[in-house]
Amino acid sequence: MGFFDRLKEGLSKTRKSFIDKVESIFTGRKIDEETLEELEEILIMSDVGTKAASEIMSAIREKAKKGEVSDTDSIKDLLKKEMITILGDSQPLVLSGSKPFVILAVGVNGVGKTTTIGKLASRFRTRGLSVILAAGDTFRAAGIEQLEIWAKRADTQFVKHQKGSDPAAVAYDAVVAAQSRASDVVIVDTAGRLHTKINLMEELKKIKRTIEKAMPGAPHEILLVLDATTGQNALRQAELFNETIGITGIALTKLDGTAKGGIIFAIKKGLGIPVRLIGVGEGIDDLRDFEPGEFVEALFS
Ligand SMILES: Nc1nc2c(ncn2[C@@H]2O[C@H](COP(=O)(O)OP(=O)(O)O)[C@@H](O)[C@H]2O)c(=O)[nH]1
Ligand SMILES: [Mg+2]
Repeated sequence: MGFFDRLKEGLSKTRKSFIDKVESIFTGRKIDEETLEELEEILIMSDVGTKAASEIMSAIREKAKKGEVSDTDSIKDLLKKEMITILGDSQPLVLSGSKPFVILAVGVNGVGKTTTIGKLASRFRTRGLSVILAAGDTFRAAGIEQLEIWAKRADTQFVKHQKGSDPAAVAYDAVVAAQSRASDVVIVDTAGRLHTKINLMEELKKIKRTIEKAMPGAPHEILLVLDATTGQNALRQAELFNETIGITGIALTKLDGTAKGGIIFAIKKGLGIPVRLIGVGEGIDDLRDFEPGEFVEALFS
């Protein structure tokens, strides 16, 4: 299967619930205030969020008034265009010259941090870059082991301490090791247990400070991993993490597992933090740069 087809398949739940419904609204019916209101409801049901939905709808209403949308196809074309406009330009993760380029991955438990790190590391390795993964989820032995399995799978180097040790020290060692080995990339995994929210945020701040001590200017990317299936909760998590440690990019995972892929529009409208990567499956190749045009195209085709 090609890249585009895999993306399409990954977005099939959202496509089914969203596009199929859009089509059914207008089948055999006029484009009028009643059908347009139903369309707006579908947007909101898909977690697009009220801001993005009303922006899309006002553009469609305006064209409808002028008689420029006459059938389902023209509505779909217009939707597509407005959705691409809202998502803006792609802002992929770019390794900006720094060597090593240090990525700190954060997010609550279960969102897909470790998996995303593994997939990302594999991409870097495919490009011939040398990578060190740092096992900063020291809270559970399984957290360390899971990253080690990914390190083997992606063929990267791996830095770990014992279970229960200070994650900041692991991050520090990984950055120092990368400097002395002239590695290209360091990715630091972290724990995400939210029942001790204050402790978690303090721990993340300390990890960030310690990385900065090992290498001024680092971490170069603080990547927040969000689970698309959690809907509006993901937005609240983003606000919380952004307030405390400052997020520079988002990886949105599990888009394949939800009919509410519209959350990506709410993130764009509500947060002003670029979505850099999307996860559309559990496999090593199921992580992609987020390209708005391609994303919307896959949703509609
Ligand atoms: N379907 C699907 N599952 C994913 C994706 N990303 C991660 N997962 C799964 O989500 C679960 C939790 O992932 P993990 O990386 O351990 O989360 P962490 O606690 O944030 O480190 C695992 O079963 C992963 O395989 C994705 O894009 N799609
Ligand atoms: Mg993990």
